[in-house]
Amino acid sequence: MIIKSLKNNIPLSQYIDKYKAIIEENLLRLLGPSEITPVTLYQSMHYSLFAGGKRIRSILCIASAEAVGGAIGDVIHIASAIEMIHTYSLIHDDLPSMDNDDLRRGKPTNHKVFGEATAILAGDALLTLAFTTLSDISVLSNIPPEKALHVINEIALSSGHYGMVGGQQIDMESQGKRIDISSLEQMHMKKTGALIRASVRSGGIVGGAAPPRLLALTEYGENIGHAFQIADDILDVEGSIEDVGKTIGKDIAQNKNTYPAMIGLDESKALEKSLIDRAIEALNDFDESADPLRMIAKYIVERKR
Ligand code: GRG
Repeated sequence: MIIKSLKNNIPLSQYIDKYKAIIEENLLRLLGPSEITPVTLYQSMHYSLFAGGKRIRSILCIASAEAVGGAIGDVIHIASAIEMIHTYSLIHDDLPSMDNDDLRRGKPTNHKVFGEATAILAGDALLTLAFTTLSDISVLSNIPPEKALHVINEIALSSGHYGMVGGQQIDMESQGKRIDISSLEQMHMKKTGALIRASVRSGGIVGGAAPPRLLALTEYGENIGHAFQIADDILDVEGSIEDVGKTIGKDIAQNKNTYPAMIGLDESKALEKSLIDRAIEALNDFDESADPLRMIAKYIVERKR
């Protein structure tokens, strides 16, 4: 199905491709020249940063800024920093001591190519590069300092033990145990939802959203973040290895707490649909500048990878 933008009538895929190209060019610039030593560390960072990610978090950041009157130039470095944090989290998530995955985005995982120690360091270096970027005065010169600090703080909070890292710890500790649905929700709000929420809010803050608009964007971000995880769980059951690019059926094999395992496939699909409806409803007061956000919400549950 082709999801169309109401504003320009361009397919979402075209919108995503356009921004993906800009984000990737910027990521390459921020990573620096390939001669940077140690070369192996650079190659390991480059390998995962350009392994074919959907760039959904960075595109969300840009689309949120645009929805409130901001422009891509205001947020491109923030969007890129978020992509670095996301990439680091996937490298570390795949490690033998965590999910022990051999395949990510259809390619061997970072540690399979570069070894475990280099993969750990590449993740560390990407996380650090994100905050080097976010705190670079020359890079952020177009953003008022208090806004820049607000955004850096939001991204840091969403990535660390209050957010993604905390969620990962809960996930590890709950494996093999049965948890209830509200604990599952709490875990995913931190592990997956927090960075998605921060991506949307950062774009809104820098784009100049007034408080009620920022609240609406927050509601949008929380709902799509929740739906994103359910969609990911469903893909682990129904997706194909060719589309998803990683081992399928691992959640069931590892007896993981997932939505399909807890409430069944049909109810999981009904839940993700109601979350997407709620996300789109949150944008009721926005004009057609928010169409990309509306389209991305639908894409999140219709995606095949
Ligand atoms: C190890 C600190 C640390 C955190 C790991 C996010 C995360 C926490 C682990 C990823 C595990 C996972 C597969 C979660 C499901 C949702 C998710 C983050 C999927 C991958 O994100 P996509 O689909 O990936 O945006 P691409 O490849 O498109 O960039």
